[in-house]
Amino acid sequence: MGELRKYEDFQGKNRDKLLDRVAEAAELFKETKTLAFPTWLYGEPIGRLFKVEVEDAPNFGDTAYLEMDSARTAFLSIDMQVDFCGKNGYVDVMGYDLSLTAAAIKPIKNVLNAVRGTDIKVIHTREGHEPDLSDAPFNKVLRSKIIGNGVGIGDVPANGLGRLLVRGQANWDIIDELYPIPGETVVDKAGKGAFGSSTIHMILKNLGITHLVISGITTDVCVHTIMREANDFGYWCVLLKDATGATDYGNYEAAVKSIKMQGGVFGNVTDSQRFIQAVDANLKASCC
Ligand code: C5J
Repeated sequence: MGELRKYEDFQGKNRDKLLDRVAEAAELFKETKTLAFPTWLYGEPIGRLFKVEVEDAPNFGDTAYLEMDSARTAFLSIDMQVDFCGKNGYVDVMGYDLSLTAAAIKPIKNVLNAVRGTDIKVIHTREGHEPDLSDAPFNKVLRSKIIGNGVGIGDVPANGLGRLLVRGQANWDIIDELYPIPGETVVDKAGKGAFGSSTIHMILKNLGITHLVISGITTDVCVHTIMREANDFGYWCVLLKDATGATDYGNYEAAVKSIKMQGGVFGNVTDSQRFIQAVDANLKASCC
């Protein structure tokens, strides 16, 4: 066993270097309450460094700051499709209260207005399947058919705009209020997550993104899955808690709370106002 693990002798140096950086950053956090942008890891900022206040970090009741490089930050608007917040879409057909998911629309619109024209990248995602459903798991389609009383993924509901969660259908597309503009990226994904069922990871790497500001629906499903995936790959994630919604309010609250556990097990939480304030104060031509 000792022989087999000899490689650890070689790795020790890297581990010590990493732990030194961690100790430095932890010391800085003690003084500044800031999760500072690690230039030793990513290089000097390309855009402007700015800080966003985050809540309940590291403990509930504490306030901290997350520092990011504007040019290495992406604003993610997840699955703001008719199917998840519009009449006769997928969520409506399942019988959920649309006001819970639609609540995210206005805050996301406000954030889009704030970041458009800055060097923060905007990425929209859409959940959906190929028209032949070749990328739709049987169990997913079956469960949707049962909960939808016979109308599931691939079917057209009464007064619907098209086939539920099928690419190219009007109900599958992003709602008009939040529609992407030229220069923004749209990622189509077949799953609840994105890292295993789309090219999002390649896109983020190609854009040089290190920090993700996350919004969209639904909090406990696609938003959480993507945030967890991104967090595992080392992206610094912050959820805008008012710019997201779930099909059940209790699930929304639990999903937001669970991000904050263990000192930020999946990243951090703030809201659209605090993020917009940070953008306006630091990234607007008028600001500096
Ligand atoms: C769901 C999503 N809830 N976008 N999808 O099925 O969260």
